[in-house]
Amino acid sequence: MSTPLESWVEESARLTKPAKIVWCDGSEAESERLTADMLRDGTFLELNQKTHPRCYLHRSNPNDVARTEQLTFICTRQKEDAGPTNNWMDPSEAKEKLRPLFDGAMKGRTMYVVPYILGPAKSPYSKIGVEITDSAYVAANMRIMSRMGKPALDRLDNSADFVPGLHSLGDLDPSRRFIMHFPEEKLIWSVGSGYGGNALLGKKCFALRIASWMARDQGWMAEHMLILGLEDPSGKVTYMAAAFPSACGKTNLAMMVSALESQGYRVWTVGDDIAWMHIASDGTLRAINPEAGFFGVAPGTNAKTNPNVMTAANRNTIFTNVAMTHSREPWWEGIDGPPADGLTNWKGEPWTAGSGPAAHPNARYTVPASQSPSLSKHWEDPEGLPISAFIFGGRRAHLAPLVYESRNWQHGVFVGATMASETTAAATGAVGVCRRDPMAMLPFCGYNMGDYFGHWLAMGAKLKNPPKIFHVNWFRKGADGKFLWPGYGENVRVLKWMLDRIEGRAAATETPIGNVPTPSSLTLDGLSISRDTLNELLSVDSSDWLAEDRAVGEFFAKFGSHIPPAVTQEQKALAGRLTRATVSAK
Ligand code: OXD
Ligand code: MN
Repeated sequence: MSTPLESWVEESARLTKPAKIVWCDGSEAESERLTADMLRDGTFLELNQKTHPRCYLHRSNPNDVARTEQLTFICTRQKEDAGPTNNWMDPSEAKEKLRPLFDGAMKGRTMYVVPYILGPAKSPYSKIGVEITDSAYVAANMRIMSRMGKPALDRLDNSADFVPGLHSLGDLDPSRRFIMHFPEEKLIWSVGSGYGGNALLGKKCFALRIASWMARDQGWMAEHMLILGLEDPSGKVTYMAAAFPSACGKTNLAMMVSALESQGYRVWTVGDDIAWMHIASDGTLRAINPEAGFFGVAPGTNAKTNPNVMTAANRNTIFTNVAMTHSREPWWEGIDGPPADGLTNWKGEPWTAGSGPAAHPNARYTVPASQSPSLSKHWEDPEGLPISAFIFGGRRAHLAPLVYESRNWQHGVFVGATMASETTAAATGAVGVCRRDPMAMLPFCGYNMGDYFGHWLAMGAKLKNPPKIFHVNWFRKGADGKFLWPGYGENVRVLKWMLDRIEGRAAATETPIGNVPTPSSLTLDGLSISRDTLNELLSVDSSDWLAEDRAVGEFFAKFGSHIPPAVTQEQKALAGRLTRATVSAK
């Protein structure tokens, strides 16, 4: 008798017709075999093994370098269950469309069966997925990004309790590329792309889209959030989870070297992209990181912006679409030091100044979390870590102050629901356009986002002490177009203010949008920032916010009856507070 997993593998093999099937065990020996195969067929290029032992470069097809949101679908029986912010397709139609694309897709290729655990191997909150893929690069990335192989099979045993994900590179033609989610069956089909977020099915597809659906049904949360611990001078660590849209600095914040280290404030990394959170029996919200590695954006990373990842990514790391120096070291825009002579760009061509970026703007490193010097020693605690604050944020050149605190949980949910950010290179499409991205989940929520806001409200009602909810904006610019706040390690000053608010120590000014720090409540010693710049960073312009609130109202209207009344009430209450403030300022 076949196990449910064996039956699904057999069925998938009948459809895709691979030349051979390899069950991945996650061992060193297997990793060496995969690497040797990829070096032989050109999937991997060897980087300088003296300076970067076991580091390899992968150059993807130039038409396949980012998530393709327009080709990503939530396939539910009722269109309304996917909601207005997702692409929708009927499940039978989606399967009908994709079956011919999978039919024979693995002819002459190897099918890798990749079992994996999302979350610490012993955590009751972890879940199992199995990805079938014809990409050795995907299998190698999954080995870093999850607990892959034998531990997953051991935990699964003969059970059917896993999320299957079928992936084939197909012919990489974007007109035959689809990333399909069937949340009602907990199934993923992805064809035509080898890019991380489209092809590493444990990441966005399972840990966010399918998991958010499961979380709504089962009373927990799957969020696009980093998890960090802020240690104070007494050694006490307070955990915070933060949601920013893709490529807005989650990894850098989670791995930050604190500018206040000499005062005893340190940041510990628990996760950099995804948080799964459950209500524990004591009523606290406990977070685990379902992942085991960092799939971070390389350009802009250097010894100042993220020293910890620079240390972590010099061994056992897969680089995708970075440039390479003549001594075969990885290189990207913003790395320490200018481009050396003899640079090869991400497409493998000789690079010359003026010939465009040498690394693709969405070039990535895949690095094991265990290699980061900032990794919390509690990062695999099976029960998860207690979350005391949520932080929402985005790139807003104007409007949003450096930081503000929401008035209460319901208002905080409204703040998250109204997040907006200028788009980045992490997804295909125009860069720098402001779009609404509630809780940074717009591309990742597996169901109707109106209902998702309702789920947030319901979770708050069940928590004994709901985490405080803050909003930050590291990206505010002055009239000269320059950033007002230095960011990176200095962001700890904002985290410290949050901690002081949690502990009832820091002062704040009440504004219509929430509580903003008084200038003296921020710890700014050692930082040269003028009083005018600080005032500009913390300012709240009521008439600009009124225009924002009107835009929010239009956004909410899209969700029709799915938008919770409490959220629209918050929108109206904000308009009232802003109008009163505008009138009294006249
Ligand atoms: C990611 C993303 O890769 O959000 O984490 O695009
Ligand atoms: Mn992400």
